[in-house]
Amino acid sequence: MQSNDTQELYAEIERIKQAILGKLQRHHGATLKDATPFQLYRSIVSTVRDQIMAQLADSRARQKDQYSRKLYYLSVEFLLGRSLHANILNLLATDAYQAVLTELGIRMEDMLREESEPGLGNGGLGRLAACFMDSLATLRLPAMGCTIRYEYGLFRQRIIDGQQVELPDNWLEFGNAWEMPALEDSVEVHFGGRLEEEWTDGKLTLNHVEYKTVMAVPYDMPITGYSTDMVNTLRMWRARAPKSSEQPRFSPELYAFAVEERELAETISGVLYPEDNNYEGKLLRLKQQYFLTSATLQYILADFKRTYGNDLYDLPEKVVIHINDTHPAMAIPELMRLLMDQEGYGWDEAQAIILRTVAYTNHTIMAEALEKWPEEMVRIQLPRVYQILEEINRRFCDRLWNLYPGQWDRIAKLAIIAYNQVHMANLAVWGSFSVNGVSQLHGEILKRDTFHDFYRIMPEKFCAITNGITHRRWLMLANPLLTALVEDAIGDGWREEPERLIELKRFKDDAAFVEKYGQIKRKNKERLARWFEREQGVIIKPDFLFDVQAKRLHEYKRQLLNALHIMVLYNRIADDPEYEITPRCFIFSAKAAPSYRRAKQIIRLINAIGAMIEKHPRARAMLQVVFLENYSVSAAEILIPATELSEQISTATKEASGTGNMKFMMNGALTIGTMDGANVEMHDRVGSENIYIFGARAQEVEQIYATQSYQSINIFERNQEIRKALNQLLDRTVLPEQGAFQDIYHSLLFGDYGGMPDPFLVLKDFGSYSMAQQRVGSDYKNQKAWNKRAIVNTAMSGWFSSDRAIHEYNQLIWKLDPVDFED
Ligand code: 26Q
Repeated sequence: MQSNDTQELYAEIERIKQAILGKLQRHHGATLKDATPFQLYRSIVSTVRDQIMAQLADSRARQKDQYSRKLYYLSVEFLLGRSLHANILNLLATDAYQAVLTELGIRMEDMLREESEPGLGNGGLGRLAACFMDSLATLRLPAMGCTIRYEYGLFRQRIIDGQQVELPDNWLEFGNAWEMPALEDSVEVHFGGRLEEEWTDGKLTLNHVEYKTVMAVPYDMPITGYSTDMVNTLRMWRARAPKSSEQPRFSPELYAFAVEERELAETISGVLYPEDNNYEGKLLRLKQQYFLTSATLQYILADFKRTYGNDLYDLPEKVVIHINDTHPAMAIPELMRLLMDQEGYGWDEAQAIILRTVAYTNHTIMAEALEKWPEEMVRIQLPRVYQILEEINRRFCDRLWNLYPGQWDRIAKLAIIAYNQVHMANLAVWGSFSVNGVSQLHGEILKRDTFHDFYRIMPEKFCAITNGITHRRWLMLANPLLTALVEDAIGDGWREEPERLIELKRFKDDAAFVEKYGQIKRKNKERLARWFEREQGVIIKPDFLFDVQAKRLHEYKRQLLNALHIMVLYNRIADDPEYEITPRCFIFSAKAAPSYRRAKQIIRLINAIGAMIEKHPRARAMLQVVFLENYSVSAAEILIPATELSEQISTATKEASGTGNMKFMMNGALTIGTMDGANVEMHDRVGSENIYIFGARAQEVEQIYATQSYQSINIFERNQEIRKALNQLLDRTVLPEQGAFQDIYHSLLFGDYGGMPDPFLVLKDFGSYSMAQQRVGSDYKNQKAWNKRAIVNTAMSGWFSSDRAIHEYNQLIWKLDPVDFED
């Protein structure tokens, strides 16, 4: 048996080696000796890809044969991270490729780094979509992810003189080795123009004329699953000018029109909007959303008809369309349009079909993130879609009027169009058969608050499914040392049944295991330290406690709470020569939306605090603040395994779920966090002894917002340490430039125009945060006890695998059958 396996492995190694060398020669005209790293990388990818493409063909054929019901997951963001390592892992070929590369004298790590990361997302929402794709394929569920192939992904961040600077992310510069254009599936998407009514035999037809055409060209990336033959597709639409725009034009008007048409095509898939959890009513953004939606729906219908014929009544049996937040919610009127105008269905028939086909996930309750498009913008850009929206709204409001006669306010809150705005969340709830929140708390808030009025009239639509993360990328790929240790202890059943990580729990009382677990954390800290030195020329000390807050910069996430606490620690050290703390390295990593001025000031403050500490020898000996530039999936893969304390400190109710929290937990960080989002469920699972919970609970926060009863100035006046730190935001303590942080100071004490002071309750929660941090510091001194608690966190993290989340989505919403690969 053993020798058979070994023989097979040798044969496999030889096959891979020959394949790579062959590609080097045929694709690059190179031999091993003179190949560049990039040529080697491309040859490796090409070899891996051949294997995946064979599986893709087979997966597609089986789905056709089995008439599989299929999920289309529409999202304006997919934050995939690099693919090479993940694909090799999924093919169970890690050892084989490792052996080949060793034989060829190439370092695997160097090859992985050659791949440029597709940064097609901002943060949580985009990364969730990527984790879901991994689990869908692994569970053999038929799904296509659909998104935009942005020419430029999220900006690259550099910190220059302590401040964020944005650089373009030209991720396609050297091509994308994983994608394949599917030119034959190109479709037209139409913008602008006007509607002409045409009566023939007493029947009205509408003609959309004088529109601008954009070609949507799909590029497909294969999505592999772990240890399965199933391969799904991520379809990325690219906007191109239509061929017709190259025709000769005989009038200046027509020429100008053609030029504008080209311009539109060149901008639509140009760049990902860098705002996260914040809505700005930008015209181009609306066009992007419609572009994705219309192209995808045309494809869905064409694909359905190829398999099942022209009768679309059965569409809801065979297709489920999931919209990731409201960004693709135009799918609802667009599907109505296609069914009526192109397929000839009547209104009621079309409506009945869509109401059984679309499902919606909400990711935020923050008012500033809810999309509301100006009615005029929609009318001008999408005249036919607008007309359908109006009719949906008219009928819906009629129904509401019967339910709530005279209650204008209530009706306006539910309406799809009100006060000259198209309310996308209301559209999404109206048009979906399922509406879900992303943690249990978030689901409850949707029902009792955000969508309360909808919940009263259509309660059956609402559910909550707690987010998850793929343990393949976030444990097996990012933390090979811990993976090996876990395997030693409990075998490898957890790879396919991640909840079996719970079997690790008993090892917390195994002294040898605890010791090894601690050594691995230490190695991962050293790996991060080397990374910091190489990438940023920064020296960090692995002896310090690594305390990490890594996520988008947003006021609700309260990086400012963390920063102010560090200022207080600094002041204690500076003011009292006897004062000592457990040495700590605070690591921040966060991108701020380029237009979000206060967020950028917070980045500046963090860096200034770091520099201030460096100048103080005694402070420096126990405190360090560093900023990891350009947070990305690849950076997270290095940072998270090295983390000992994970900061999940959002104002309760604001973080719908969080997913970083789960990744840190899985890698054995303890969490300091509020009872917000999925933190609540992490707490439920590990128990109070294994997590540091602090701060106002959701109920209290809601009450404060309802009664406006909180005055931050009182805390400022009573608490000497807070007062001192805030005053230092104004004087020259942290920066030579006076008043650099005045805006932050002002927002904490006086609020923005019309709003309450300190709306995210930074000062309110400061005391309990500071006490929790104090406990962290003293608990950390007992390394053994600390590591035991870290082990409990890893052990209980299996439930947070996206495999569990996808299983729940499938049971509650999608109802897909796994593709059968027998025979
Ligand atoms: C919308 C309109 C115009 C421009 C930008 C946007 C936009 C872009 C990105 C709005 C929201 C986002 C991203 C939201 C997001 O990432 N939300 C996070 O989703 C995670 C996955 O469910 C949760 O874990 C986080 O709690 C939530 O903040």
